[in-house]
Parts: sequence; C-alpha cells; structure tokens
Amino acid sequence: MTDHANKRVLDIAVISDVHLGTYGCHAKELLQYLKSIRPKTLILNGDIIDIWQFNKKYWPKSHMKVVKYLLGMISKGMKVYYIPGNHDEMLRKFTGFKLGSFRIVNKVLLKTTDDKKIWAFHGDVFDVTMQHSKWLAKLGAAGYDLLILINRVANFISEKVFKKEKLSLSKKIKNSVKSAVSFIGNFEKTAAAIGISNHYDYVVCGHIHQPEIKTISNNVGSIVYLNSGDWVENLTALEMVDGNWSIYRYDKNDFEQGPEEEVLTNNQLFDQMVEEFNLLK
Ligand SMILES: [Mn+2]
Repeated sequence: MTDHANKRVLDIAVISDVHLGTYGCHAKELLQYLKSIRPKTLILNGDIIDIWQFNKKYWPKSHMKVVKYLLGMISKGMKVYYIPGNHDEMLRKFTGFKLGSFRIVNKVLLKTTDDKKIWAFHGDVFDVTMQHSKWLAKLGAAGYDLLILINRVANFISEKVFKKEKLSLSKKIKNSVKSAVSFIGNFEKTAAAIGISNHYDYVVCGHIHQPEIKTISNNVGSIVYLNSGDWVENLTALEMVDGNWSIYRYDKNDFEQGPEEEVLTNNQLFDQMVEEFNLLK
C-alpha cells in the first residue's frame, strides 16, 4: 500500500546499527529509504549515532540530514522508539525520556493486530554474558534491565581495572570467521531462548549486523527471531504489515538518482532542525 506521496505504509519499521558519525555509515541511502516509507511505529534499535567513535571532524551533511529527517518524523507525531545500543550507550542515561510521540527505552514490547507479542532490544547485553547464556535464558526478560547493568559493570571493570578496550563485536568477527559464525549462532539462540521462556512470538534484535528472519526452536518452544541488520554493510531494515514481517534490502535502482536538491551547510541544517523541534513544544 502507498499513500498520496508514494510512501509505503507500514505498521512497524525497524532500523539499527546505522553508526552515524563513522565513515562506514550509508547515510544517503538510509535517507532515501526513510523518505520512501510511512511507518505507524518506527523502532531505532541501537547504535544509530556512533558516540564511541564520534569525531568532531567527521560529521557530513548527509548524516545531519538523517537526524533532521528523524526529528521531522517525530514532530509529525510518528511513534518513534529509540533503544540505545553499545555505541550510543550514553543515551541509556535518558531511558524513560518522552517528548511527544518519542521515547528513549531499553526495550520495546508491542502487540501485532493479531495479538502476537513482539520484544525488541539491541542485543549487546549478550557480549559479556554470552558464555553464561544458559542461566541467562532462565533470568528472562524481567531480568533484562539487570543484564544491561551487568554488561555495563563488566565493561567498566575491564576498561578501568584491566585497561582493556571495550569488547567489540567487529573485532571478534575480524579475528576469526569460525568464531564469528559460532558467535552469531549463540547470539541468535540466546535471544530466542529468552524470548521463548517469556512467551513472546517475535524477538527483534540488532547489534550483530546480520539481517535475519527465521524460526528458532528449543526444547521449550519456538519463536520467530528477527534482526534488522545494519546500514554499514547490508543496508537493511525490518518491515511489518498486517502481522507479516519482511527484510527490506536497499537497492539503488528503487530510487531516482536525481541531483542533490538543496545545498545547505551543517549550520543551516541545524537551525532548521531546531526550528522543527521547537514546534513540538
Ligand atoms: Mn551494537
């Protein structure tokens, strides 16, 4: 279905791992995608702005335009959830923040029109605790906030006490393809197990940059595991319409490659953004 402006109407869109502020981020492509959809609910599932790697010298206009466009969506009353990830974990301090239809949260629980339960969260909590995934599954979603705390404390200790870098998934993947495969497998199984034990129908993650929709079963039950992928390598999103989920994969042929419409400086873009933001009040 499309509306008058040829935007595809969706019940839910999920994007994650955009990593705005890094060289790898495909902000132009993401902006094209965002302009092509009209979701009732948009879930920003972590690592949207890369505050870890943020460098004042690298903030292209295309990245600013994404932020501005997202704020525009919020100012128009679209329901937008921002779930901080590990690269934007500073925003976890603002969990509970609300402004109009915008929320910053640790997880999102939603129901589809056919009464199926959706559980969305970023997924970095499994980095530190992956080896202990069996007892994690028992802890369940009620303990999810506790997991975030454990993960944060473990990262803090390894950084401050052992002077180690923060645990980085991309490093793990670069180290060995074999360990990456088992890491991804464990990640998916752990997320599914916790979702199953809490009787959710869909568990929606990001973090591992692996777009996916598949049913995962264990000895307790089964669940649909979904991952929105990323906007660094895969350029993917999750979309749900009438209870049906699909993976969107960016294809430049879907978009007219017109000339750049407006040539604004970052300052002008920022001023416009503040203006739009003021309209919220
Ligand atoms: Mn992450």
